[in-house]
Amino acid sequence: MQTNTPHAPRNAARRKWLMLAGAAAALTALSRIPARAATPRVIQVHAKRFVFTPNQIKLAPHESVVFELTSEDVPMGFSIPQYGVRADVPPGPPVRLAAQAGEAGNVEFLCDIFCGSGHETMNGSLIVG
Ligand SMILES: [Cu+2]
Repeated sequence: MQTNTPHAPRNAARRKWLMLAGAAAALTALSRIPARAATPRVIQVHAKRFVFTPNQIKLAPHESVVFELTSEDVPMGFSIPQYGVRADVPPGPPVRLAAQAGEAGNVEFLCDIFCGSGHETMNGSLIVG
């Protein structure tokens, strides 16, 4: 009959494995943090019939940003179809929308909630480069 408790060696091995798994997970998480600043830049965009201000916004390729969106008059939408992100922007407190730029080039953003005659031309450009 064994003198050791039968579970002790198995538990020690399990603890060691868990520590290794934890270290590996931590390293994997660290490697996913981009070299760029950890805090995304906040870009304020104001909407009123039928204009976004600013309507030209420069972004670095792959830059993470947060758009802080406000509407002056009526419910608007802020959509960047190419990046697959959008937000409703009712009049009132700012709405935040996270987005990440892609490769260099020009990308359109637009109002995607009908806000009156002039809505069709309510748009702007992200200038990524
Ligand atoms: Cu609109």
